[in-house]
Amino acid sequence: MKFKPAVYGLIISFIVVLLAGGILSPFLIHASQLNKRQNISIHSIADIKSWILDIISADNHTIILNAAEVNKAYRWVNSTGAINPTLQMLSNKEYLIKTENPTDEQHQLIIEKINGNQITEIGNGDDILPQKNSIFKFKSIQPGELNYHCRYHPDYMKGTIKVTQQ
Ligand SMILES: [Cu+2]
Repeated sequence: MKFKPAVYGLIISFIVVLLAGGILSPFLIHASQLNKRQNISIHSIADIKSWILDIISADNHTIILNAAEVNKAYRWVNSTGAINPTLQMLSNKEYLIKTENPTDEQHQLIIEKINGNQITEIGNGDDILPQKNSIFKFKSIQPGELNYHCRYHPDYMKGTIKVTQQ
């Protein structure tokens, strides 16, 4: 039996789609079940979960907080370009804070809890070098208001995180 190359291409693509669907579907089902369960301790499954959720871009665990230079000052901006946006989070839920840094300086995200005169650093990402990206995982156990800022530009790159009870 002789097929034209185009037919072979079609058959191969069909097989690839079937295989990809078959391999990914158990993970996708697993990921949706994990969302409903609280005390999952298997780390690799959680990693697979965030990886898959990331790929299908259907998760609300991801927060975009990019570094930008706006009117000669460094700022945090979200995906819509809002400057130093107020971030909304649920307590006890892990978020991936993704940062792109197209500027010429390094930045570092610091998260603090302010209680009267007492300031406690409760999270800090890595240094984000010029032209580099970063992903920082953060979870707030307690609801309340937090502050975030850049270690190097704390007066310009700063905002509020509102954590509500899950
Ligand atoms: Cu900065």
